[in-house]
Parts: sequence; structure tokens; C-alpha cells
Amino acid sequence: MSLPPLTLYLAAPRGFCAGVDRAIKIVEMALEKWGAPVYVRHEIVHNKYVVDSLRDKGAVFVEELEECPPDRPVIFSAHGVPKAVPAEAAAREMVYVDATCPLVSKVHIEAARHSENGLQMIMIGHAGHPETVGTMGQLPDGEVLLVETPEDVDHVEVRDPDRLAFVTQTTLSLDDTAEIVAALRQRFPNIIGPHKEDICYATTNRQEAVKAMAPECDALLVVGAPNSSNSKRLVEVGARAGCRYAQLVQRAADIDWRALEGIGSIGITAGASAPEILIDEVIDAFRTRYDVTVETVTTAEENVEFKVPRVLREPA
Ligand code: 2E4
Ligand code: SF4
Repeated sequence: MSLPPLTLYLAAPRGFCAGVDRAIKIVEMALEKWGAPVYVRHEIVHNKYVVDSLRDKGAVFVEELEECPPDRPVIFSAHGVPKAVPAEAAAREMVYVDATCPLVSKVHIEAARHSENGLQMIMIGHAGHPETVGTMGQLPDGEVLLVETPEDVDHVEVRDPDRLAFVTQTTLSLDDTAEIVAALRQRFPNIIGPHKEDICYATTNRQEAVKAMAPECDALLVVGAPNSSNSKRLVEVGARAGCRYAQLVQRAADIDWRALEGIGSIGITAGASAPEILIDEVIDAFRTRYDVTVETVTTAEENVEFKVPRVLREPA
């Protein structure tokens, strides 16, 4: 029986970014250096496959520092932590390694610097997301005001409209954020901030690739986890760019084949925390049902790499 033809557009770049790569390496190197168990505060990155693989090697995932014994190393996830967390680890004399992505740390430093200069901070981000909690937690409670929508900007109550600065989460939708930033600049013309926002290169590139291919795709699948902010944004970007069916899948078993009946083309991408093995698994699932022609849609080249912290590097 011959299989129906299917053009499979594969986004490039997709999947792991430099911050995720570094964070996973930190856990692997910590396990090598100190042996199991090594504790990790929060999922190192938002992906079940990654977390399960590291758990198999001896990592123990917890949500709070108090769940860790003081005599084992603890690693802070790529999303960043409030200032109180390393302070508490130091007070308990724990060995800790911070796997916060350097691009998130950069935002932390900006927020602290603006505050030191006497500016009140506004953060654009999603309430309760660990990165937002971590960035807001660089300053004392209540010091950073959170806005999630342009409407929030209308209602935010500030100390002095002329002494404000803003930062953003790194994984937001470029288009949604541009609207919120425009609303902030309109209401507070003297607000200080980054040139555009703090959305990172990887988030930007993955969204641009989806935008380029979505209009050609009968359907779009984003490989990623339901708690992965950057992955969820890719689904929204795809739908908004004209793809009639855009869906998040953790792996091949999640694909709703009935919803895909009759398609002639499919777009595949992956969030920054999704390993390539799961993308391969999804592509292989299509090959068993269709005569697949893969076309890679490349909109950017990436060559970013971040060094692992010195405590884990071999002496030169
Ligand atoms: C840290 C910062 O933030 P998000 O939910 O997208 O995290 P995820 O773990 O899915 O992706 C990696 C990451 C980590 C992104 N930005
Ligand atoms: Fe860092 Fe961006 Fe990757 Fe987040 S998505 S870990 S900010 S490079």
C-alpha cells in the first residue's frame, strides 16, 4: 500500500539553546564530580524527558531548597532564582551551583542596577513562572511591579512616573511584548529599558522560523512541555501566522492523528528545552504513516555557547 505524500517543514533553529545546553551539562558534570545524589531546585529545564534522564543518573528534583539535605550539592535551574535562595544556601553552608542562563542573569543585573539608581522596576512577564519569580526576587518583595498585558499597564500604580525602568522575561512572544512595551512608553514616556525588550536570541530565532513556515503548513506541531513558556509561545505564533492547527506535543505518542487527517504539509519545531531525540521520534512517526519529504526552513544560524561555571571545569 502506498503512503500519502507529506511535505514536512522542519524549522531551523529549533530545540536546545545555549542556556539549556549549559544547564544540563552542569547537572551531568556535578554528578560526575560529586556522585549521586545531586539535588536540583526545580526542573533544570522544562522537559520531562530531560528531567527523567537526569533522575536516572542520580539527580533529585525538588521545588524548594529546604527539601535538600545540607551536605549534598544543589543546582539552581536555568530559569533563575530569587536572591534569597543562594543566600539561604550560603547560610546553610551548602555547595551550590547556579545553572541560571547567563541571559537571565543579565536581566537580574539590569533590574538591580536600575533599582540602585533609584528607579522603580516594572517587569513584563507571566505571573508565577519561575523566571519571573526569580527576576522579581532580585529586589525586595513588592519592589517590582508585574504587568502581563497592555491593560495591566493602564492600571499599574507607580511611585513616580518619571523614575521607572522595565525588564522582561526572556521567553515571551515578540509581538505581544512589543504591544506592552508600546503601552508602557506611551503612559510613561520617560521609562528606561532595553532597546526593545529582554527576549533572548533563541526565543527570537525560534519564533521567526515558525512565522516563516506557518503560512505554508496545513498543521504545526511544537515539541515541548506544557509548562515551557517558550514552547507555548511557538504554538501561539504559529496559529497567529496563519496555521489552522497548531499543537504542543511532548513526544510522538501525543500526536492526534485524527486531527491531522487530510493534511498535505506539516510544520515541526521544538522549544528551547526539547531534545532533538524527541523531534526525531516525531518525524519517524510521520514516516510510518506518510511518504515524507523533509524541507528545512532556515531563518537564522546560531553559534552561541556558554561556558560552564569554574567550580565544575577541569583546571586548565
Ligand atoms: C530558562 C530561561 O522559561 P521556559 O518555561 O520557556 O523554560 P524552558 O525550560 O522550557 O526553556 C529553557 C529556558 C530556561 C528558557 N529560558
Ligand atoms: Fe537562555 Fe534564551 Fe535559552 Fe532561556 S531560551 S535558557 S534565556 S538562551
